[in-house]
Amino acid sequence: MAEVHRIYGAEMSPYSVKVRSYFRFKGIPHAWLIRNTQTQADFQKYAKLPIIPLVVTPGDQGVQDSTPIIEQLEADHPEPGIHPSDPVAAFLSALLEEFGDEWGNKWMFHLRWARDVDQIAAAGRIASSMLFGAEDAKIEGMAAQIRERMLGRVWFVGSNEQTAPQIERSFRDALGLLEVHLAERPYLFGARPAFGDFGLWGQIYEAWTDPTAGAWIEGGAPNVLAWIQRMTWPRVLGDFEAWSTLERTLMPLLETQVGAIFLPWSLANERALAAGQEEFSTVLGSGTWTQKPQKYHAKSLAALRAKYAAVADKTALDSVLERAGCLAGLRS
Ligand SMILES: N[C@@H](CCC(=O)N[C@@H](CS)C(=O)NCC(=O)O)C(=O)O
Repeated sequence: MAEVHRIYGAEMSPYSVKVRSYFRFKGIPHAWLIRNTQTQADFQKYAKLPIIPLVVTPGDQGVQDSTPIIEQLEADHPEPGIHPSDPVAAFLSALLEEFGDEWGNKWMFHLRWARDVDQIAAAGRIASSMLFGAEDAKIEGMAAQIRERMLGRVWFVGSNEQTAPQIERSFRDALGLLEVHLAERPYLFGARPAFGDFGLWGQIYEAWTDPTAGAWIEGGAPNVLAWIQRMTWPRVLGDFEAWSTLERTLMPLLETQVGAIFLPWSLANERALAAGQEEFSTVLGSGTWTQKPQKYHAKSLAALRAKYAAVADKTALDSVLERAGCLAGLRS
């Protein structure tokens, strides 16, 4: 039995760095282990699914999936808390956590594998971490295999010729809106990081490490860049804000990205899974979107709806969600 939590992950995995950032914020002692050939046997001993991150607790329990990992740790280590006391802000933080994990992942994954320059850099970095210490020729060979494999997988998140401009527009619009919002506060919900910061950050941080998205961020979003860096080692700098002071600059992000694009996409994906469709096509605020349905997403949408259902007094929250175009998706 180990004395500290172990995180099996990778620098290039948005969900892994999300969980690591959370551990750093909470001050929970942990060991960060790269999942590669050297750690594979240990990984397999605890992992139920072939995904990272995997957290192994000091009690020898393996936990997977970044959202439940954080929720379980938060229950055991409540301070410093990541949930705003204002119930409206607290739910919106959970909504942005889900948005980051599921929609932000489309930005990140698409941008990482859409252009030669990003493919080459990403495949090389992944290969060298998997074969740490190996000679260049071996790393080059592995990088070529990874590049090939990932190009055959981009369809999985819905990246294709039709959706590429929509994904990139959504990313650039979101960056612009976050830039304005983060001009007035160090974190999304005030002066300390919330659940929503971790979900959104994992994806945007990874995008920043790639050439194309990195140049966009560095060229036009200095406040987002400062937040990206702050979130590598988040700290309490003050209090959470209430919805009343967040609204002016956070509502546009909720309306245009979550209400007009992400939740309608989630519902279309859910309908396609229920109908057993191989592929679905739907009109979002960003245009017509066609992809094969994503199974995991139906599970995380159900978990988000359960969080919504658990909010005791929904009067103030419903009015905000209604104005953001998010209510129907959460009630159905
Ligand atoms: N919903 C999961 C997603 C985890 C996930 O998709 N991890 C990716 C890497 S970022 C993965 O492990 N893919 C398979 C692989 O790398 O072998 C979470 O939040 O942890």
